[in-house]
Amino acid sequence: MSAKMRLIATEEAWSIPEVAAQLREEVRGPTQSLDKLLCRGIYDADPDASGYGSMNFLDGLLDVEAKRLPEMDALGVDMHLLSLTAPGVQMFDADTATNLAALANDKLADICRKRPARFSGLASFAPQSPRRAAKEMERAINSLKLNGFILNSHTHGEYLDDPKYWPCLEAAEALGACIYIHPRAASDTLKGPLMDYGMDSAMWGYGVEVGTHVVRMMAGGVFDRFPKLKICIGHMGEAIPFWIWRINFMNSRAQAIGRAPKTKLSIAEYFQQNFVVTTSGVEDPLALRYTIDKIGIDNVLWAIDYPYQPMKPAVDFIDAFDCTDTERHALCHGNAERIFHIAPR
Ligand code: 1WB
Ligand code: MN
Repeated sequence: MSAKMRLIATEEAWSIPEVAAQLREEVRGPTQSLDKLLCRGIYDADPDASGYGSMNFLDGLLDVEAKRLPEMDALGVDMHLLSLTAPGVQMFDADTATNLAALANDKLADICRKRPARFSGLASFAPQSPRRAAKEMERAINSLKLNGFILNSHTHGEYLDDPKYWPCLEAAEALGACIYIHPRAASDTLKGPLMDYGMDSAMWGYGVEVGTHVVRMMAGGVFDRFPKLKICIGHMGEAIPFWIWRINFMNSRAQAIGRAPKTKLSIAEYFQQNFVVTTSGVEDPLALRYTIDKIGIDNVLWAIDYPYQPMKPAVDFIDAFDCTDTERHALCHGNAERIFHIAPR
């Protein structure tokens, strides 16, 4: 490929010491919460808790300039679209979450202002307090000039189809800003069989959690209320593009027999109208080709998932992917510029 192709990576995790310290606090004591068990390994340096301690993710999350930037330089990655890593502020009480989201957004805006060619950012918000969240969302876009929003799936076991969260959806739609629904470990009501064999996180549980979340939103009619709302999901669409025919068929059956509310559009139409997907953590050319052909080249964005995925293989993957020049521009930067309002170069 051309060495000059602009490369914007769109699911790049980052954190701040204040959120890390709060997570460390939060995960102390006996727990069966999948997220707490997972975070204990990452934030409490307790390798016995989840085995994650040995991965040193925290160093990568807290760093922007020391290692991340030089590695981006070496690999020709122009920009990371940064987002506060899972579970974000969503495990905290409403006040703590609201305050930490604002602090994270301030710090993220500082990074983006300092290096506008290299970093852009998705703002956090605290759905625990939807009206305050909507205000912070407005501040994040209009004052801080951030590029969209990150939501780490459920909040205390609840999903965005619940009308209590709709002030957040209304704000995002009105601001023309996309919400990236990123995984976190499954809620307590969903987690049972996901607790063994390392299935709780990226191997399987994350996709089940986010897939469930967005199918709830589509089947619940959320997009009749917010037709212009854009949702981004990672991991090649969390399997939904592959499964869409069946979800669509069975939802129309559920509607016909009174098991689901009537909606204006079909699930397949909502997925086309309201969603974009990224390639994060799925470096499989066949899956990427299928996804492009299925949902359209305008709806697929390249991502790494740093530091949870190493940078180089993700770059090698997109470099080697067999596609047209037009497709490559869309995947590597054009779609990211359009969806996340990043100035073209
Ligand atoms: C993993 C990935 C773990 C992510 C995480 O813990 C997050 C993993 C917070 O690869 O196991 C992520 O954000 O993609
Ligand atoms: Mn991720």
